[in-house]
Order: sequence, then C-alpha cells, then structure tokens
Amino acid sequence: MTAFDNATATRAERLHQLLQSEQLEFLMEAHNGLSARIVREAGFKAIWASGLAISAQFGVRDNNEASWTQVVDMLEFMVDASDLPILLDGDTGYGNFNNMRRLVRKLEQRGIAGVCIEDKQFPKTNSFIGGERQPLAEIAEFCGKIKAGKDSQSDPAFCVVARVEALIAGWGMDEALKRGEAYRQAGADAILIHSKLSRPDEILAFAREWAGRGPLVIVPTKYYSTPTEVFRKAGISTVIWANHLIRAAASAMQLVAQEIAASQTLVHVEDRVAAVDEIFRLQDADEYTQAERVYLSASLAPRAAVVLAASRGAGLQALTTEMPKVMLAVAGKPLLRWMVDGFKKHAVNDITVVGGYRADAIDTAGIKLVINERHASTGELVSLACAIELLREDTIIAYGDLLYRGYILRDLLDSDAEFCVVVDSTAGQSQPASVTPAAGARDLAFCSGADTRELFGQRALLQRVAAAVDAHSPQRVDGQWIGLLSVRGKGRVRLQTMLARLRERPDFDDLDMPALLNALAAAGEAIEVLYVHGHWCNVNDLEDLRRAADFAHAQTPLAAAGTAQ
Ligand code: SPV
Ligand code: MG
Repeated sequence: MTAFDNATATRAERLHQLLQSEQLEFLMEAHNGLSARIVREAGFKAIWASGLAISAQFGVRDNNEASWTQVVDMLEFMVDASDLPILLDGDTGYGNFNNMRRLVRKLEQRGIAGVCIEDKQFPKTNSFIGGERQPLAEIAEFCGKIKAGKDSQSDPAFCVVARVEALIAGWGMDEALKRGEAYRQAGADAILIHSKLSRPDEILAFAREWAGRGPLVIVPTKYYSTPTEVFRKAGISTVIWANHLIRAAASAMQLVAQEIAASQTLVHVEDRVAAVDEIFRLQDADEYTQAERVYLSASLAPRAAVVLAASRGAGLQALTTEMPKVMLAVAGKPLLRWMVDGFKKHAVNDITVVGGYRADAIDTAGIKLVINERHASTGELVSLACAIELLREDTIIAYGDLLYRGYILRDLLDSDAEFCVVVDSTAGQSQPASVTPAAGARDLAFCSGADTRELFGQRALLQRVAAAVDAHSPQRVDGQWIGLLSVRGKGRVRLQTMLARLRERPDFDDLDMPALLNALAAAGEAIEVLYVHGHWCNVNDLEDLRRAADFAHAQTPLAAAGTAQ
C-alpha cells in the first residue's frame, strides 16, 4: 500500500483519512464561501457545513426550510473558496433512499467530500429544540438510506457518516449502541453520536461500549467545557466545532449594527471591524488584477491617466486663494471635473491627480489623489515622479488646466504608438518662423513633418518642444504641444527609466514636461504626433478662464451648431 499523500489526495480521500486517523481530529463549521476560507486560513484540515449555520445565514430555521438545492449551491461557493474537504450536515438526506442517492451524486459533482445523515424524519428540527419529541427513523429504513448513499458514490473515498439521535430523543444507551452498530454494518464510514447534556457522560459511556469498532464523531456544543484531552483519551476520532463561526458573526454584527445605529457615526467601529482591504484579500482580489493583465485584450485593458494639477496658477492669483487652478469653475463645474468626466466617457477610469497647492480643495470623487509636497519649489517632473509607480501600460499624462473636444482624446487613445503627443498645428501657423512667439506661448513643437492636412494619416514625429524659437537659428514651428501625452506598452517602462535618469540631474526640481519629451526624443524614442486644428484651450489667466467658459458651453449638448470652437 502506498503512503497517503495529502498534497495529491482528493478532498474525499483527505476526509476519509482524517476520519480513519489514529489521532484526534477536528472539523470547523463554515456556512458560506467567506467562512470556508477563514476556516482554511485558521489551519483546520476540514470543514463541517453545518445545517444550523447554513440555514441561519439564510435567515431561516433549521427545519429544512432552505431547499437542498439551495444548500448545495452554497456548498459550491464554499468549495470554490477553500480547498479543504467538506463534510455536509445532510440532515435526514432530504427524503428517502432515493433522495439520498441523488444527493450523493450531486455532492460529488460539486466536490463535497462526504455527507452526514441523521436518523430522524424529514423535515427535521435541530436536535437542541425539543429533541426528545422528535420521531426517529426506523433502523432498517435508515440502513437502506446509508446503503443507497454508499452505492451511489463514484469516488470510493466519499464518506457517509451516520448520526445517531437516540440519546437526544431519550431512547437510551442500548438503543443508541444498537443503531450505531446497525449503521456501521450498513456501510457508514463513521458514527456521529450526539448528546445534548452539558456533561460528556453519555458520550463517554457510548465510546466505552463502542470500543473502537469504527470512527466515532462528536459535537460537544453542549458539553463544551469538557477538556479536549478527555475526548482524546476516550478514543474519539473527530470533534466537530459545529456552529461557532455563525455565532461569532452574529455577535459581531449585532454589536456593530447597534453601535452605528446609536451613535450615527462610523468612527467608533472602524478599528474594530475588518478593514475593507482585508475583505478584498479574503476575496482574492489581487488574483483578479493579475488575471486581468493576462487575459484582457489591449483594447479592453484598463486605461489610466495622470493629471498634473499641483500649481496654483500664476496668472490667477486672485481666484486661487482657496483652491488650485484646476478647481476653478468653468461653465458650472471645476476644470478638473471636465477632464475627469471626459476620461470616464472614454473608459479611462484609473485616474491619478497630482495635487500640490491647496490639494485639500480638490474634489477626489472618482480619482486617486497623490500630493507633491514640494509643489511650491518644484516643477512638473517632480509632480509626475509622485505618480510614476501608478502608470499603467496604457496611460494618458495630461496638464490639469486643459479643455478639449472629445474626439481629441478618442484619437489619442486610438494611437498604437508607445508615445504620442497632441500638437495643435494652428499655433504653428500663427507663429511665423524665425519670430519669437508671443509672450505666454509655451510648448512649441518642432516635428519631423508639418501638418499639411492633405497627407492625412502621414506619420510625423516630435523632435523637440521649446518655450521659444531660437532667434539665432530659426526653425519652422509645427505647432504647440497641448499638454496631452499617451504612453503605451513598453513606453511606460522607458518613460519611467528616463524619469529616473533625469532625477539624477541637479536641476531636476526645475524640469517640466517638455524636458522629459526632449530627453525621450534625444534618446531616439519615436514620439508620434497627433495633429489637431484648434478645438482645445487651457487656462493660465483671467482671459483664458473667460474663453474656457465659452468653450465649455459650446461643448454642451444644447449648444447652437457652429459655436463649438
Ligand atoms: C448542525 O451544526 O447543524 C448540527 C449540529 O446538526 S447540532 O446543531 O448540534 O445539532
Ligand atoms: Mg444540523
């Protein structure tokens, strides 16, 4: 005979082994997926799927009020949540021998390791509620049910445990022993002898007479003060801790519900209940995130955005005492909200905003807020560095003070390029070559090709972004980078690496986004240009703010045709 290998054994084999083992073993009650998982994490080897606890968590009585298929559906969640063998408290088998046959087949299909049936009549009542009034099954009929169950199992290790209720019903020790022996001979893998006394006397007397004829299982709910060593010495095989997780849950829920109802605040309970993250852990949320990376196609892959919103807005001092520029209302809602709503419309849901100046005033609904604590003395790249670990493989990096028409974001998201920037070519046309642009113009883009507009779809690459045209070596200006950058696939790591390199520079604190784009371009990265022709604005001063309001109004559904800029 080969040695038992717990790692490769089926659940039924493990339960069978546990019942047969020489040492005292324990089953812990569970009543749903979550509790099944908790039982496993606590180190138990097997689960008791208690009829009392499962019916209680449904909010019904332990009188077969929940149908057997509802019980089996719950067992499926338990099997999924825990790899432990589960012994179902199958009450009376939910009917006669025929119901028992079908039950065993269904339980095996769902991965249940065994079933315990009790010699009462359907529908049963919990043994601790008027146990002595409950009619017992005929011995022969119950033996037929055991045989029917054993004959139906396809895994030879599947366990049928027969529960003797004679002591509960007050029929005496001889009857209990007679039944135990009959059930053993009918093929039961173990006998559960139940007692409602507060002392273990009748259980110990039964065990003495039984004299190791087969595995004995007990449920010491009522004689709980008995030292476990007593059971061990009596040769008990397995102890079932039958209902303690449902009772623990009920007490905890009562306390917390009463506390919240009375105090109308969560502040007193927060530290006494499991953290939400702990619930996520118990649900294995991390595994989902990993699987998402493997299985979600690129088009469905979660998209992220990082919005740089740390600055006060130099030209808007009077309006930004209480809030950063991105919280200024534009046509009825904050600038930042226009952008966030636009992202959400295009399934960019993982949005990180890097705040700084008056970050406390940023509306954090639907976003993650990270803070550049040194915002007053640092530039955009320090802000970006605060969110650099949050970049996904598909991320938009944006200035926070932008408004733009929806198609611009859509087209940017459609780009497959590892890096893609949006350049407004109308800004280039208004800047004749060799002329220093107007004060305030920023982020002038120099590209490998101009926006001819005839060559739709032609690929232009960004060569450089500069604040001004160098009067000494004038060059054609192709437009203005509007402050939108898309980073995809391997581009993410390359951008992170470049940012880490720039961090080494002594002037890193002063660097802005164009410095990053220029460093990437200089390192030979292809930064694709998506040309647009207006249809956006940003907010740097009061005049911009007024124009932004007009722009935003023109984007609303009721705007008159032709007013959109
Ligand atoms: C159960 O847990 O449902 C049991 C054990 O059957 S007892 O409630 O003690 O009868
Ligand atoms: Mg029960």
